[in-house]
Amino acid sequence: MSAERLKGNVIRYDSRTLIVSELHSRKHYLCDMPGRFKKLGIRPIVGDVVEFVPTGDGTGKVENILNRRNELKRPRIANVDQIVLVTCLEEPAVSFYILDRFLILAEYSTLPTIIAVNKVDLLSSRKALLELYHTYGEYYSIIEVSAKTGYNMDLLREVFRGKISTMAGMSGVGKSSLLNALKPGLKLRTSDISKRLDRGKHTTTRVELLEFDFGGYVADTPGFASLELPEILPEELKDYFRELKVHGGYCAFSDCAHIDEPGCYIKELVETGDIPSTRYESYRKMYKELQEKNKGKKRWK
Ligand SMILES: Nc1nc2c(ncn2[C@@H]2O[C@H](COP(=O)(O)OP(=O)(O)OP(=O)(O)O)[C@@H](O)[C@H]2O)c(=O)[nH]1
Ligand SMILES: [Mg+2]
Ligand SMILES: [Zn+2]
Repeated sequence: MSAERLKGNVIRYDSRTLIVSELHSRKHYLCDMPGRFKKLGIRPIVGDVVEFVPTGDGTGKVENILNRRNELKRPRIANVDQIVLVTCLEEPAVSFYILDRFLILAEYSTLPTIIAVNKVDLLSSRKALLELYHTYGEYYSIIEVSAKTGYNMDLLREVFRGKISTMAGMSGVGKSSLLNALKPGLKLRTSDISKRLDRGKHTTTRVELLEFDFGGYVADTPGFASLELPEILPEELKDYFRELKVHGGYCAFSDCAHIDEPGCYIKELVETGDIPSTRYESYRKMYKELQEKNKGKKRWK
């Protein structure tokens, strides 16, 4: 008996279960990994496309893991198309500095990033929103949403449709709530900020891909295991701020770090308000942090 080979996405993989969603039928198969893979230390990760052979009703055996287009490290997910970075302006009021740290990590991953501003139902005026657009709107797509009232859920659905996405954002901004709103019956755990013991703890911890009935997958994760800056040199940081990358070429020195060099065009743009001062302050703060981190690491040339 030879069964037909099928293809699918690994949507869950933990010590006990490997679940593959078949590419066309979207039927779920509980799969086994062949012993020879285990011996070689070959393991799939969530998001992998695998080839498998059905072995019974709803079960299968993985035969091949296809090459990954990309791979996020923490949380480990393969073949991600985009990051949906969730933030909010009240409850909790996420500072632009925190948002900037998320954005640096997102830039480092090289994945397209969309900013979703949740909880707009809590805003009594558009002032804070306008500030956000002014700061990020030129370089990032921003979408205003409310999981509570359902505002702009149709737009958010279009963002997710047909793609593999990962959520990112501080604890309590409403990542799970947004997915619950988009996928009735999902019932992901959400929790009140007031009930959270410490700010660093996320309600959602497991990595798995959720399937939308309109097509597409999403991982409900905090996005990054921590807001620790990537392993880069201070001089490389400017490549991860889009506005610095675009305008940095006009400085007097081609290797200008935009800190205190003469003839710095970036500083001019900050003076005129063309580059938001909060972004520039975030840059300086992170630059200093990377300098500290890299102290003593420099090799003799
Ligand atoms: N007013 C209002 N509250 C919301 C909205 N979306 C979520 N909340 C509330 O915000 C709190 C946190 O929501 P979660 O969905 O658990 O947040 P999360 O981003 O998944 O948090 P972690 O899993 O810890 O990373 C819950 O009490 C939600 O009810 C919204 O649009 N408006
Ligand atoms: Mg959550
Ligand atoms: Zn400069």
